Amino acid sequence: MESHLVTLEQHLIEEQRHTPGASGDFTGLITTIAVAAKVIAREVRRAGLTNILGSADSSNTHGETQQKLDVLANELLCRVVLHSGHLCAVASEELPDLLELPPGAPTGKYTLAFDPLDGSSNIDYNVSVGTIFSVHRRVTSSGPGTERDLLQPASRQVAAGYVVYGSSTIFVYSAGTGVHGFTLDPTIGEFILSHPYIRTPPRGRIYSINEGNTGKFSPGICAFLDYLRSAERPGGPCTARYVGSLVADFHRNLLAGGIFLYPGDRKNPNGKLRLLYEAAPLAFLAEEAGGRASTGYRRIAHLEPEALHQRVPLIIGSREDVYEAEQFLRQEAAAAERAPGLAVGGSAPA
Ligand code: P6P
Repeated sequence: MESHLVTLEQHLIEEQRHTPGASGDFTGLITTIAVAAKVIAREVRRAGLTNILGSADSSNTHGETQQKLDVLANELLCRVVLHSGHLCAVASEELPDLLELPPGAPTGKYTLAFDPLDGSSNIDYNVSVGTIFSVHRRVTSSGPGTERDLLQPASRQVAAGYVVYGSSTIFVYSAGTGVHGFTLDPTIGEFILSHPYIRTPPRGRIYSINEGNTGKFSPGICAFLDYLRSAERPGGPCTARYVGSLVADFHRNLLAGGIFLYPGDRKNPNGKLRLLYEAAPLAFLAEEAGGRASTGYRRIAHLEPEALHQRVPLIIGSREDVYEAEQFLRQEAAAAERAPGLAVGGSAPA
């Protein structure tokens, strides 16, 4: 006998019933994102058959070659959310500036920032990819949204979520009352509640980092990695798992426990990942699930974004593991203060 089926829409309506003064706007926004996710999932599944693999012969605001699916996912998400009437402004990893609503489109009280297809360089090799999104309530009073409505600290997010297009398509989101996962049943086209109230184990046995960058890591990061691999570590040594697709690495660690690190280095003290639509939404989810997210020096939740595509170092996952990473970096910073001439590692960024 199948367990009680709860669709994403039923879950949202139930949550709305328990939210005093809820107008249905939030329910409508998340439902709209879920519709886009279903279409993206279909295109990701068919990519090898419909000649939309490979690069789109164009590059995004960061000079990164856009994949055809990147462009398709971005256009699809922009199209569905801009006409939803729930938003006043949109920011996308694929667009240089904020996206204003088309003339005459109804404006809403939320903003949305998203990475439409994160990890897209892996698409041609059938590796999991994902969509990441972050929702804020506007701070300006009316009219078209501005960067002020988007550049708010992660702690003020109304909701955040991601979709991982892997062996199955899973939609994970939180609006501050728990983290919930929904698995797409393609036979009925519905996201079905499969992971209610996700909690991250306080300590994991997995670490995720691109060890190819070891030559650029600070001594504090190198010392922490040695510790993670040592038998002296409480809970025993960790094993390495790195997909190279943030959403896939994050989702595994969220469920199983573990730590993901993309630190800064001498050349790029702020690392590679973007605050607004990667670090901030995943930090919201990680901490809602009992985990922690930090630059290594400051909680992601407290950072005040200064630019749409601002990068930050990201250390995220099981609470105890992230705490310990911060301790190693604090010890490195203290040693550097005591003997500045010997300091070699990455500077303390944001
Ligand atoms: P690297 C994918 O390009 C991405 O933005 C994230 O999904 C992923 O975690 C990271 O970059 C991988 O970066 O330098 O290890 O290839």
